Amino acid sequence: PPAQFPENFVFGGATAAYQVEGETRTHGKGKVAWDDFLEAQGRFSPDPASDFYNQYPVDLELCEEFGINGIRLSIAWSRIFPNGIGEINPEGVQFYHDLFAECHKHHVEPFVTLHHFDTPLPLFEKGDFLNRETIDAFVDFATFCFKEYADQVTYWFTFNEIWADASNTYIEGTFPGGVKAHLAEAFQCEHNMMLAHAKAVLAFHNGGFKGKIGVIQSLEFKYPLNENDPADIKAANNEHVLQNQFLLDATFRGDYAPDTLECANRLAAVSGGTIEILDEDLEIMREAALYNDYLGVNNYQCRFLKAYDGENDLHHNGTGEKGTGRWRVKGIGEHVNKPGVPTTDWDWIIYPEGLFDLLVYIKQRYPNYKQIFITENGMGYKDPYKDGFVDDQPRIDYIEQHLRWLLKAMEVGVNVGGYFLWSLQDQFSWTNGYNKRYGFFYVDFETQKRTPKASAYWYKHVAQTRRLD
Ligand code: BGP
Repeated sequence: PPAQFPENFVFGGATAAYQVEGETRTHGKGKVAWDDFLEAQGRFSPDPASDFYNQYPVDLELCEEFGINGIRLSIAWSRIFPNGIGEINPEGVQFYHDLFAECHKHHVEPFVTLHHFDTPLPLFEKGDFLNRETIDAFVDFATFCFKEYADQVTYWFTFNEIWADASNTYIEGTFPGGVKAHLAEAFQCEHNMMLAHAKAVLAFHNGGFKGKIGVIQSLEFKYPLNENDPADIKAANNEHVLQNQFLLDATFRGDYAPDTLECANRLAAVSGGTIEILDEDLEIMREAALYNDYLGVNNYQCRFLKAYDGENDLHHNGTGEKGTGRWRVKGIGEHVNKPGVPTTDWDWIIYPEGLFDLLVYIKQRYPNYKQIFITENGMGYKDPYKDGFVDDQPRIDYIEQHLRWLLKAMEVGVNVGGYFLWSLQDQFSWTNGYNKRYGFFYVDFETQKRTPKASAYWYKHVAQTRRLD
């Protein structure tokens, strides 16, 4: 049956500075850890990516033409403060003024993230968010942006995906500085980033800035493979706490519930560590919990888990060779797939119902959540470019199914304000490079020419009619 979206629903597309802008070492931009990391790895370069630094007027015109009325952008911290603190780069400051002005010219609302995996190098080298100095530097940077862009930006997010930052750095080891399976450091990173979020929210609130603020979490519903097996149930719950509940408790309670803490401390001990949570941190977080205007939810898949007690065995499928990914972590559990459930070439599970279960869980456990934006959802696909056109029907199916489950969640009372496809245009993927495409607009990375895919025409119809037929 046709399903209708509310009047003011945002039909968006998402980007992140480092994944689209290019110009990573020019125009006064300071370094981030990714620059040298990628160069040493030698697989792919973040330049020019989608050349958004120069092409943004083209992309925003496409947004307008295709009914996309919201765009997720991030401000590259090291474009503004090349060293993370201190000296300011006026060219970087001006770039974002121009970019936001162009958004408004095309009636595309910018939803702006302050940190998307790109801590400035000098701060990263001193321990990134494991070092509390980074927290204060981040709050200073955030406050600078609140003031500088007050007239142009209404919707702010502090961080993108605290879980992905923590787990890719300290568990899976695929991000710069990569450490494998250090659960205590992963939790510590999560806690410190949530404290930084809380401090930034209070700076925003106490500074009397207009507009709204929240954080983007990367959330996945966790199912035990065998729902009657207590060991599988425990594995699913372990990862649920590590990825979802620890961060959502910090966001909406401002502290950690006893069941969350019990699990977090138990898992941290597996890798021989503890988590430092100070009383004064919790005071700040509890106060900030009152002022989250919304939650950004990034959701691509769910997980099925099985108990696992062996040694750590992790392999990231960053090539798109189906079936090569492995995630077995001592103390947590093992990722498995449920027979019959489809996966992408990168082994990401396609299970749209998981989005519904996730949203209902948030509403039930955190009734003070106010509003949710789906800030990322989408499908990595090796898009076939043929005769000037890209038929990405599997992506259309993926989006449609997720939007249907989203509408069902809204029917049972979850307040969702908008949906952003990851990604607006094809872009650079951190650990996968350029063959994992996500966009509505196909990018020829040689010529930077954009070609709207079948999904762009489909989305345009949905956005214009605000319904799924
Ligand atoms: C999220 C990130 C994005 C983006 C996306 C797709 O975790 O916020 O930056 O990259 O996932 O992931 P990937 O590029 O690894 O396929």
